Amino acid sequence: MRDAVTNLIKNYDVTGRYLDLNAIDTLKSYFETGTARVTAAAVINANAASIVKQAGAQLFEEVPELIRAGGNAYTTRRYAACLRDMDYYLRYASYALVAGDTNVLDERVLQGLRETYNSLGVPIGPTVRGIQIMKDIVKEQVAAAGVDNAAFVDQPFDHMTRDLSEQDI
Ligand SMILES: CCC1=C(C)/C(=C/C2=NC(=C\c3[nH]c(/C=C4\NC(=O)[C@H](C)[C@H]4CC)c(C)c3CCC(=O)O)/C(CCC(=O)O)=C2C)NC1=O
Repeated sequence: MRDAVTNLIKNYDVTGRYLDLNAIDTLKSYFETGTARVTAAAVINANAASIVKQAGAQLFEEVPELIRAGGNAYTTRRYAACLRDMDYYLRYASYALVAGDTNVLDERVLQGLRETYNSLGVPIGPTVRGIQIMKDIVKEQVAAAGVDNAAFVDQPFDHMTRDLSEQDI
């Protein structure tokens, strides 16, 4: 698992370079957004259950077939599995926000996920939508917590949806 700093150091170490101006700029921007990242993690931690619940409700309102007979989230067991997955995405997004790097998502969440979903018939499109709904809720709450530019919140959520949406060649 890597964060923004260890990732940068690794890249420079590979080629035996000192940290140049580009590296310093990257580090500066990471540390400048540090407080905001920590605030975002705190906001997610304090509201995780309600964020998942609200996002799930909105998703099932937008795509009601999911919870009708024959839908992938139909039956209590699968409904619960769906919300549990949403909770995984939210929790790992909070880790990635603090790390300033999406590597934790690649290693812990995304590896083999599409194959698992395909074999269980879990539809990718609505999953992507669920992740995007959580992103919007989190962004709103982070802004409400006084963070001026909450755009950095997009990164882990967009990374997960991009990876999930990729087509096999
Ligand atoms: C931390 C990393 C991690 C992830 C991401 C993860 C996902 C994950 N989701 C699963 C199932 C599932 N995932 C869903 C999710 C949904 N169905 C829908 O219609 C919606 C679109 C969506 C919710 C938004 C459902 C319903 C199942 C159960 C499918 C089944 O057993 O038939 C499974 C199969 C095993 C199980 O049921 O637990 C895995 C591995 N597991 C992990 O350890």
